[in-house]
Amino acid sequence: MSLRPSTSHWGAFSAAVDADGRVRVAPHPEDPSPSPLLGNLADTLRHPTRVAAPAIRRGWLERGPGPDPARGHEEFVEVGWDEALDLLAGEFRRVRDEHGNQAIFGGSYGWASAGRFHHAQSQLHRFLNAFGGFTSARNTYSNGTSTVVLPHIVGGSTEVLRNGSSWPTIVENTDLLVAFGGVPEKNVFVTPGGVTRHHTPGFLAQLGERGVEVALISPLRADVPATVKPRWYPIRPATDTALMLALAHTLATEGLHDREFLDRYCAGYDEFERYLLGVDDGVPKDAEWAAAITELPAADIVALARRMAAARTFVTVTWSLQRIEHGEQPVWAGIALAAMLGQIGLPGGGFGHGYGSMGDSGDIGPDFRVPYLSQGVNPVEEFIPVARIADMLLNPGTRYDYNGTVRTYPDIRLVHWAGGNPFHHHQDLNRLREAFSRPDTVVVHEPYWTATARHADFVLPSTVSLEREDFGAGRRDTHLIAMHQAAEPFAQARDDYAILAGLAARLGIEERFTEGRSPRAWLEQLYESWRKPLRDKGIDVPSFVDFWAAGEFRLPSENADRTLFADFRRDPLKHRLPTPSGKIEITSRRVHAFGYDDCPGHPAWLEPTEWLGGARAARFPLQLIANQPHTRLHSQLDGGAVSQAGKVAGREAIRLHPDDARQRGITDGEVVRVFNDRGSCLAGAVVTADLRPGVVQLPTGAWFDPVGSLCLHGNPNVLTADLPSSRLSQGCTGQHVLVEIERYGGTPPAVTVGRPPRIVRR
Ligand SMILES: Nc1nc2c(c(=O)[nH]1)N[C@H]1C(S)=C(S)[C@@H](COP(=O)(O)OP(=O)(O)OC[C@H]3O[C@@H](n4cnc5c(=O)[nH]c(N)nc54)[C@H](O)[C@@H]3O)O[C@H]1N2
Ligand SMILES: Nc1nc2c(c(=O)[nH]1)N[C@H]1C(S)=C(S)[C@@H](COP(=O)(O)OP(=O)(O)OC[C@H]3O[C@@H](n4cnc5c(=O)[nH]c(N)nc54)[C@H](O)[C@@H]3O)O[C@H]1N2
Ligand SMILES: [Mo]
Repeated sequence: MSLRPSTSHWGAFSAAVDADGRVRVAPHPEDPSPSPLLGNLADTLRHPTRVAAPAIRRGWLERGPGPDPARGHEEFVEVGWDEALDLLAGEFRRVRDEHGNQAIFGGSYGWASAGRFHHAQSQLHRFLNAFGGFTSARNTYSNGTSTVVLPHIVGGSTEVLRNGSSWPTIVENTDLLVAFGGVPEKNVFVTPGGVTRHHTPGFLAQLGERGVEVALISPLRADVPATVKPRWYPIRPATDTALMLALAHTLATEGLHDREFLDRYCAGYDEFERYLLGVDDGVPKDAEWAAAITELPAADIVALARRMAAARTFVTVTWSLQRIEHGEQPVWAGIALAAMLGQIGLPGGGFGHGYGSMGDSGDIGPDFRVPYLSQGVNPVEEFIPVARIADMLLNPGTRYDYNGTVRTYPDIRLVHWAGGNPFHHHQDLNRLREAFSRPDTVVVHEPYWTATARHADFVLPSTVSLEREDFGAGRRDTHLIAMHQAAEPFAQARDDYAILAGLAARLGIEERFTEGRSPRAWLEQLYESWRKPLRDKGIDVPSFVDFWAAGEFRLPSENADRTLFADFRRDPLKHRLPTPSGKIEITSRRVHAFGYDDCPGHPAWLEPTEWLGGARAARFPLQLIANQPHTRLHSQLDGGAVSQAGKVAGREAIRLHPDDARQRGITDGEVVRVFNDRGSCLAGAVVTADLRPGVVQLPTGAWFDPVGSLCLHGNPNVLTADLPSSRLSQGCTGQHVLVEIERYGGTPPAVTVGRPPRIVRR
């Protein structure tokens, strides 16, 4: 078979599928740094865990809808598409008539696959809107805390999260990169929607080649690319804010701060300075104070502050730092620190967020809107901050704070998920299992038997992108890629669109949902209506037929010379920020007025529960970093070759320091049990001095394989706390958790998630 063009969240490629379903993959010819994750595609198209036919949980089939602790523990019964969709349509009608549309939760968070038309979440939202609406979810697990706090500080989140300074301005102008969370190369191959030319790995290499000084502030040595020789500050996790405050304190007390910049461009510095100096609480946030919290030497902190003031300094904070309790603080303190240096808006200076978190942060591709499917309008206003899913399901009617408002959790009867894996992404999975027993009905569309599919009542098999036609491009992508079909749909799998169209037909809303179009007709329609205004502007875009035949269209490119807040610096009146003061709010009166003890009006050190300096560490003395996996995207294609090659003793690899291993009699390569009072998991030990003692690292995404409260495979979310970042943002805090580890000894039970669950055929 010939190579067909396609794209994925980790890069564009072409693929040929042989008769056995093995996929041969060639990276896009213009990609300077193709992602290693492409290697997960070869043998997962026909993986044994593909869902072959619609399946219904036996208990639901026999007893009908209702809360059921058996959900997630029972066998499935394979049924035909007509039976599945007829039953489901009946249930949709029942829930709407008895409880109203807001009893349907359709947040459906998740990355699904690249491709603009078959984007699972957009399809589901469009369908649910046509049906009268649903309770939705706001923000992301990625940067849901920043999205809420940034508008209070700089008037919005888009500039910082999407239009940050470009890498070329950094490698050319920055003397000193102070990288909180580092700039991990493993993450930059990924951009939602796709990426054709991976520029960012090249920029990271240039940091080393050009000799930019890098201060790596991270518990993990691997958080900078191998070519960079950083000065490593192995900080105690969750204490970055204390370090930032001490750096700021040194600047303030040594007169190294830029008073003029603070007066002209910032609001509320004086209150912040009072806090730094300890005027009201008697605690100066000086280097000695921070040394006790961060376990970095005070002299190093003072020296770093002086160096920062003397150089063109870029302060970056990875998104991981806000995925913890009080995650607002390192973001806010990072901005305050950069503001005191007075270099915000200057090339190579200032602040950045998400460098080394995502491929498009600092990328030079165009910021170009590509065709997309309209989701319609949701008549239901009810929503939750996305990471509050378990709280909502467990506590209907309960009140909670969110960004200055008090909200009430709705009573959810039907959960519909397409394109996400909450039993990967959510915290405290044993609690989530309980939460998932509460609704009347859970519907999941999945190509694979993920843990989420296993916790559903209706499992509807969907196609993967190689089995359908689409087009795709990511943020700052250089190409729109025509995604040609490369294989027939597996077994009875259908496109999410076709599944929902079938349901829509049974609910009398087919015309509204499909507008009478086939997928190909939709692609043509979306493309042509995108092309027309561009052509009117004189941009030469080929017709759909020509685009499809060529397999791609190179998007008009943009200037690589981008510095965050350069306009604001040039003219702070004309380009005033949309904050109440029009300036950068180092102190926010609005946030202060909310009166939250866990997010006061200016950056502050607030002790979390999951940290090595707190009481809980006496019981669970190791800080586990649950970061993004370098061998896959989240939980996707965990059965793929690259992901499997990273496993140790058949489990996810956990990295720990030789001292910690020795104390516990753990040797490299053996199975360990990682535990706390929420649950436990097995993992394969990798002993390495590349992390700080007391810190262990177990990435997310090993497919959850529960036996009681134990996960056999090594999913860290069986351990994490389901706590919000704060009452302000209610964001995800999955990055950190305190644990203890012991040798497993004996022969551990085999991992079972590589096979489908128990299914009976009728
Ligand atoms: N402890 C801890 N937890 C975390 C994080 C952390 O740092 N620590 N990080 C969080 C972050 S940043 C994120 S973004 C989340 C990610 O969480 P998710 O986005 O939920 O994770 P994915 O594994 O990408 O799940 C996507 C699912 O969609 C399915 N899929 C793919 N294509 C299609 C399709 O066409 N149709 C349908 N119906 N399904 C499809 C895939 O098989 C997969 O199961 O995890 C979060 N969880
Ligand atoms: N290969 C791959 N790339 C990905 C993804 C993936 O699943 N796989 N997921 C993508 C997604 S959805 C997102 S949102 C981004 C996430 O981007 P991030 O959230 O930034 O990524 P992480 O790898 O979770 O964390 C980055 C680093 O922060 C460091 N860190 C953790 N805690 C602390 C701390 O307390 N202090 C300091 N100083 N450092 C700390 C860790 O050592 C970690 O390696 O990644 C994207 N890129
Ligand atoms: Mo994310």
